[in-house]
Amino acid sequence: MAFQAQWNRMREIIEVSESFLLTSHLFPEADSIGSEVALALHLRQLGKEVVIVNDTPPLDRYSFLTRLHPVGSMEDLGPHPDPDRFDVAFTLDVSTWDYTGEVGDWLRRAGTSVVAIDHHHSQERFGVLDVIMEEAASAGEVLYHYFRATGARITPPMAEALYASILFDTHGFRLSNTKNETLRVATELLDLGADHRHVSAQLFERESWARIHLLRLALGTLQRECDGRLVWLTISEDLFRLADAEFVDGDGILDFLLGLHGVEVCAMFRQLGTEGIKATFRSKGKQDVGALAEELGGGGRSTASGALLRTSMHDAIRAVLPRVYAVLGARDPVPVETSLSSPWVS
Ligand SMILES: [Mn+2]
Repeated sequence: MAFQAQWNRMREIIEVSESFLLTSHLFPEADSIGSEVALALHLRQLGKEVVIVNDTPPLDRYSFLTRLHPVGSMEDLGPHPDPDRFDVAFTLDVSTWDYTGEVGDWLRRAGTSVVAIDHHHSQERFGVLDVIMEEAASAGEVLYHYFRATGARITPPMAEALYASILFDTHGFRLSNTKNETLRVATELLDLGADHRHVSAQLFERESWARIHLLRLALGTLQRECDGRLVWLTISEDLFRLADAEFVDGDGILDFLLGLHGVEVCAMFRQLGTEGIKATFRSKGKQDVGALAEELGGGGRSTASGALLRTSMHDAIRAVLPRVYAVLGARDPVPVETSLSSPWVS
């Protein structure tokens, strides 16, 4: 098995360490939180001290995971955390320091040893050990292989957390990252006590009104171009305010649009406070939007990616759309100026 040396190293690191911090990316979702919780439960079985801390607190919708193990934010460590407090930190589901936010900044200042567990393609290596399994559908799937390879006991709550991470990152086993192996792992997790119907309902049937309201407003900005092969939309600060929604409430809109017949690529431009514009891309598989995002200084997979552009909405659209047209091989796109109107924003 190709990863055996890495599993052995990871087990050694865990054995000789006592206290652990687990973290993930900004705006943690079901893969981040599911994999954090599963690893935390494993470490607790071994009698270790574990704290899960992300840059931003988890959304309420993930309470079915956070009730298994608390998930906090940087504030929970207090104003001046002791740099020696943790022997080891695990970063899960995140491939750049940038995307770990304040927690990553603190870990680097503290000089904590880091183990990275991820399934995203990345050039950046940042841990004393980087376990990057690109063929895995989620960080939770990577952990599953670790638990199996080292004979760890996967309890029903751990199985539930890992199953949530896989179900979420494959969007209910619909995306191209759903491999035969993914389904085999998922089946084993069901055998170990995960409840498919329960996890599905928690992940996909708990939309807030703010999210649906935001979707309604965002759809008012929808543009359909390149013979229907491209659709894109914008979410400005005004729309977030009108819907009483937050940045993360825009997550999932592109996955919904990908359901449109004939569409190949979807793009969304979303205001991220004063930081700039988050451009997010989805592809049904023919076009590589991961490479597109990397060109823009971001990252992701070939079918799902994003980049932060530190500029205005208008300039972000003008900079990005021509690249999207190029990815689609479109020769004569509609001039961008004509596409910027929205019935919701004057
Ligand atoms: Mn993931």
